[in-house]
This record gives sequence, C-alpha cells and structure tokens, in this order.
Amino acid sequence: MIKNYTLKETDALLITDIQKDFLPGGALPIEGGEEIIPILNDYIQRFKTAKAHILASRDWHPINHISFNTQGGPWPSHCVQETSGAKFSPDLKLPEHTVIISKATDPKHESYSAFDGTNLANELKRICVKRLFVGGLATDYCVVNTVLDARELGYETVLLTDATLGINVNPGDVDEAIKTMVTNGAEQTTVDDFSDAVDVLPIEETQPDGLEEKPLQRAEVKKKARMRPKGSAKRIRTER
Ligand code: VGL
Ligand code: ZN
Repeated sequence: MIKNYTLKETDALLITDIQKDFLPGGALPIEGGEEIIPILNDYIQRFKTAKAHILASRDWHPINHISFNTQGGPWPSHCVQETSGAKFSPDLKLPEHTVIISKATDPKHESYSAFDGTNLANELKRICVKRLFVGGLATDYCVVNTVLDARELGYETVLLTDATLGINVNPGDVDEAIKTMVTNGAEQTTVDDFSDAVDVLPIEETQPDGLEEKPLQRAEVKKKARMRPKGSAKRIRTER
C-alpha cells in the first residue's frame, strides 16, 4: 500500500543502535551498515523540520554482559559502556536534544528491544507521541523486538525499510523479521512515501526573520561584554 506520510508533532523517529561496533571496522559489524546513515540523516532533517521527536537507542553493555562469548553468550564483546565502539557513528547527525535510550545494561539479562528495561515507554507517553517510525540496526534483533513492543503498547508503528539492515546469522532472518513485524500490524515505508510539504514551507518562512535577528543578537552580546568591568571575570574565578 502506498501511503503519503505527513509528519506531525506527535510523531517520533527512533533510530536504533547506529554505533561504531555495529558498523564496518567494529566488533560486530553489519555489512553495508554505513549505507543507511545518510538515509537516516535525511529522516532526521524531516522530523526536525516537522518539530517531531527524535530518539536514539544504544546497546550499552557492562563488560561482563551475558550476551558476550566470554560469558557463554552468542556474540563477541561489543558496545561496552563508555568504550569507543559503543559511541554513535560520527556520521549520524543527531540533533542536540535527541533523547538517548541505553539498553541491555543489566549484566544478567539480554534485551534487544529498546523498550526492555528502559524508560522509553514512559518517555514516549510524557512527550505525547502517537506514532513511532523505527530505523537502524539490526533489523533481526533490536529493530524487530522494538517494533513488536511498540505494537503491543498500541503505537501506530512504521518500519523505515530503506534505513534498516540486519545481521542474518541464518539466511532469511531479516525477511522473517520483516514478515513478523508486518503480521503484527507494523507499516513499512521509505523516504519516497514522505510528503515534502513540511520541508519546503518552514524554510521559506523562517529564513528572512532568522537573517535579520542574528546581527541584533550579536550586537547585544557585545554590549554586555563591554559593560562588564575590566578584569571582573578573573576576580570571580580567584574568589572561588
Ligand atoms: C543487537 C546483536 C547484539 C541489536 C544487540 O541491538 O540489534 N544485536 N546486540
Ligand atoms: Zn548487544
């Protein structure tokens, strides 16, 4: 079904696990994972323009997490809290106020869903989200489990099929995951299904104002700086 999505303030974009360890060169790399990043950046722009919400989950394991081979789990050690591999890809242009959801932090409990053991459900309720768009890694683990939980919570849930990739430990895992999501009521979309109306209007309307305001703000800052007595900043520091 072709659907034309127009974004609203009650929509949210949830980007799952675009972390260095899940990308080529990382500890648990997903082949071609880097290719969905520009597409996710496109979605980010659209959601920003529509004043919709943007959230990003991250796999955030303690060093002794049950999912690691060293602990008898299925995966090599990856996304260990505070390590470089757990960082979001620097190519992903997350806005400053992105809500970060850290998951799988309990050493004894595997959790692929961004809802499992996190405050994601509360957060979505608090910010009045009605519809959730999900993209990111990995389709057959984090994405499918997150989407199924979202459906269970009653969210209209849309999988961004052009902005998700999976691991396919067994051939067909990703196809199976997509089938399961759809069976459970998730919709599927790609950027082509998005109306550009929200993109074009705000840019044309806000630019002239924005351009006039900036020099004024700068002059204001300069004036305040001039009013400060010479050496006052230094004095405050030595008094502490
Ligand atoms: C994930 C494998 C291992 C995921 C997490 O979130 O998709 N996959 N840990
Ligand atoms: Zn993990």
